Amino acid sequence: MLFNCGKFQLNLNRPHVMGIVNVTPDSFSDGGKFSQTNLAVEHALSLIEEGADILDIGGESTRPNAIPVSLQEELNRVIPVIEALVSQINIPLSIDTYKPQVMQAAIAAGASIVNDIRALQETDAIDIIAASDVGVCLMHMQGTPQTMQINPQYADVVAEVKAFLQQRLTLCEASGIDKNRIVLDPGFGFGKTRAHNISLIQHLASFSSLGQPLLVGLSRKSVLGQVTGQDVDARLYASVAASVISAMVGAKILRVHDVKATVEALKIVTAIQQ
Ligand code: 7PM
Repeated sequence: MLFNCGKFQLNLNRPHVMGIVNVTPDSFSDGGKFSQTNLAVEHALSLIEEGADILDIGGESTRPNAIPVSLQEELNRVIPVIEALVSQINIPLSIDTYKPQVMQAAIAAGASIVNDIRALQETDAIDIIAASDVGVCLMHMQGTPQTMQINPQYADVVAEVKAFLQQRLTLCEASGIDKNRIVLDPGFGFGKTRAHNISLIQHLASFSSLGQPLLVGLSRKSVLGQVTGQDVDARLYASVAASVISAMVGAKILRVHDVKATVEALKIVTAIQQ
């Protein structure tokens, strides 16, 4: 299973690790743009040393319950990081955004993948991707990040998430985005209760019927805290377990914070799958 993204072609016959790089104001620097950029770049380079196959750069505008970030602020955060990284790395950079203007600028700066929690539903987003050669991740979400966890409801969460992804896939293909540039993501935690998330994990294997590589993001998420009773900073073991389980039932890209632990655990999955 090949994934074409910009100048890269990933062979997804083994699970790949997407390392998360958040570009956000932090407490221990002076808050200046220079240090913010440098901290993110240093973190990105350390994730590559830990074995990341892809880096996902986010300005935090897509996070559940996050304070919305303006277009200009998101650009100020992510573009300098992409510019600093592209010249010195040889793995694909993904931009985590739903804003078409950020997609456009990130692609111009050298991003190879667009990771969109809104599955290219914003005006012009599909056309921007179609006019480029980048890969795209289409994710399912019920509602919006501000309200999605208030009262998520489904008659059949697996069927509804699958139907949404199938519909977005069909529209993207009809708009000129080649099949081998598209990965799909059930969107764990995005308008889903603990029971919904567990159902999706239980039926993850059935998503292969969509015919596209599956990306899974369960790293440190609340469903893992609900099951283990652990706070967000103590969800490493549960996160690694979730990545291993997902890869065993066919997930091809695991979006994680803890790259080294996940890479090592997935080597066992790869050995079994060979
Ligand atoms: C709070 C809750 C902060 C959740 C951050 C998050 C996904 C994603 C995110 C995912 C794809 C996080 C999430 N999750 N993109 N962006 N799939 N494609 O854990 O599951 O980083 S934000």
